[in-house]
Amino acid sequence: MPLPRRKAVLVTGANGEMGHGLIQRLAQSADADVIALDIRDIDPELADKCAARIVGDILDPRMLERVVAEYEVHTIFHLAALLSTRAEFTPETAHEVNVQGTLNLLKLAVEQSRWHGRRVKFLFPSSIAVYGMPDLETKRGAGAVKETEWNLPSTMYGCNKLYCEQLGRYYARHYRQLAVDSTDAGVDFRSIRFPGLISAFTVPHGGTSDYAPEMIHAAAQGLPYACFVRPDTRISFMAMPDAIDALMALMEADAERLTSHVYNITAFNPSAQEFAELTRSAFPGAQITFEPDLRRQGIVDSWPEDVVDTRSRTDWGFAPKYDLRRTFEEYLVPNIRARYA
Ligand code: AKB
Repeated sequence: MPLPRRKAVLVTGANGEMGHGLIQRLAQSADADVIALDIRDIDPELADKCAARIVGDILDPRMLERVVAEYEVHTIFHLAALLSTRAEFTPETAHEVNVQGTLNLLKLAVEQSRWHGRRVKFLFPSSIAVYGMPDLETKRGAGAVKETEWNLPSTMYGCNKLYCEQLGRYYARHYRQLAVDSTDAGVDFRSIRFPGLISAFTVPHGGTSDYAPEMIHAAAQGLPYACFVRPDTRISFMAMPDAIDALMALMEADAERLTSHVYNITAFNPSAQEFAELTRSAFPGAQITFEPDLRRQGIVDSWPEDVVDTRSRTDWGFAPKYDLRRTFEEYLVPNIRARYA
């Protein structure tokens, strides 16, 4: 008789910004054990929220086999990735981690579904980095973009995310379509294209939308901050609690209501200047200067000013709680102040 295995939710990239928030939320609500997986030691803060903490590389198939030896995986939040700035320093490694890593987890989802006979929900955070505008004039003229527009990323990270969305759709709909015994792969792939995210509790590393969170975290610590984009730079952002809510809402959404595998979401899109002004009014001594790094600027300039998120609102009821004012007044400022007090 096979040993009974425990029902589990697997979270890769558990130590990352989104991993932190998501694991806290899953610990409150999930009816399954949470398995936290990361390449580095799992943050001790998450220890009591997870049934298992696994340190390992998603590129290592043996490590993934060990995970499923003990647990029956019903849901995967595949958060592990190398972000846009970091990926440009080592594009081939980024491709390995971002694409091969995702493929390994999709394969694990197929196998798990075959074991327990249910579809495995696969939640994949994609990004506004999948968009690519050729120049500023086009970006300004385009305004808010739909999921199907401007899918011409200029970064390795953006290419990886766009391709993995397609891989997810393939596994969900067309897997081994020519095989004599072809059956449903059992993968229920759902993806959100996130804007820049701002957390009060963690500071991001390796992204290009990092200027906004870096600015406010520096101000709260009384540190000077040289913003690496121009004051007029504009892309969409969202407070981390709304991002976590969105992931949970999409996970829980009725499959019949979903008309797509990929969804835009957004909450607000201030310019870097507006963000600096709000930061200065919350932290009056803030020393913020603008010293654009032309290369990173080029990446942010290729991302749209805004996105159309009607599809998310209609299909699964997306509605962010935090607009820009509430994000500052009720979420960022009190929590960041307490953090560095
Ligand atoms: C990055 O800057 O790479 C990420 C993203 C926009 O996906 N934060």
